[in-house]
Amino acid sequence: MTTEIYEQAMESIVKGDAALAEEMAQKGLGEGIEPIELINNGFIPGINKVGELFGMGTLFLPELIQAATAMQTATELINDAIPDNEAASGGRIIIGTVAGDVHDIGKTIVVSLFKANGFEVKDLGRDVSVEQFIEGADKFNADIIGTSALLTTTMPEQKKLEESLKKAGLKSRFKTMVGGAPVTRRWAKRIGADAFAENAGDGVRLARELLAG
Ligand code: B12
Repeated sequence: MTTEIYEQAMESIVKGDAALAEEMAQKGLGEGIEPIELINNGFIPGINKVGELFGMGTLFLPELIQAATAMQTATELINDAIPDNEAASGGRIIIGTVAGDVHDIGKTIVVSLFKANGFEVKDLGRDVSVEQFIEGADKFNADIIGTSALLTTTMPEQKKLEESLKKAGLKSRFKTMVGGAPVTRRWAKRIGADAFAENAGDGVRLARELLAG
């Protein structure tokens, strides 16, 4: 039954069928599947498939937008089902998608999982400039600045953030964590970011490690 839900969830995204995506999200949650498992095993494989087809030129922008809308419908519903853990403060993280980039589905999942794990989170949204990240981190008194970049053309913003933090003498005050589909551990190392997270769960684990020193 669970496998069937995962398969249909994937299919709903590939087809760009928001109604089916909503139905599968509700069905999965109703059956007691862990929200993050439902996203990771059902919906993410679907949107990754769409990305692949778009990259190959088999699928075009209108279909990409339709698939993204279906993905947003499902993830919003599932994100709402991830309860915030307001009791403990695991630390403070400010997070956003970098300037020039509007991809925010992954970033929003990361925000939900951090909140569920007792972090205080400030979500700056998408298309966030380096200046906004630094100002926001200062005001929020963040421990960690997390950035998401989905385009190879916007990844340099993550490098710019490291350079600006160094220039302002703030590199030791804030830890930095980078993510997004084209981002790699190697990139993180090259630009001097403190951590790279492959997915939301990894992000929470690594943030705890960073804060433990
Ligand atoms: C959905 C989508 C869109 C949607 C975005 C809707 C939205 N609100 O987000 C729309 C239709 C708007 C879109 C637009 C475009 N897109 Co697009 N899009 C995608 C697609 C298919 C999926 C992205 C996604 O949501 N993935 C699912 C989430 C859950 O995964 P994720 O974002 O990677 O996040 C996870 C991890 O990476 C990690 N993570 C991410 N960020 C962070 C941050 C931190 C701090 C941490 C800890 C972890 C973490 O945790 C997340 C959860 O596990 C990708 C393909 C792909 N495989 O990535 C293309 C893709 C990224 N898009 C692409 C392109 C080209 C575009 C456009 C330029 C198309 C165009 N011609 O207009 C525009 C650019 C707009 C812009 N300026 O940003 C290319 C990029 C190619 C490149 N080399 O850079 C891709 C790779 C498709 C392809 N194969 O060609 N896109």
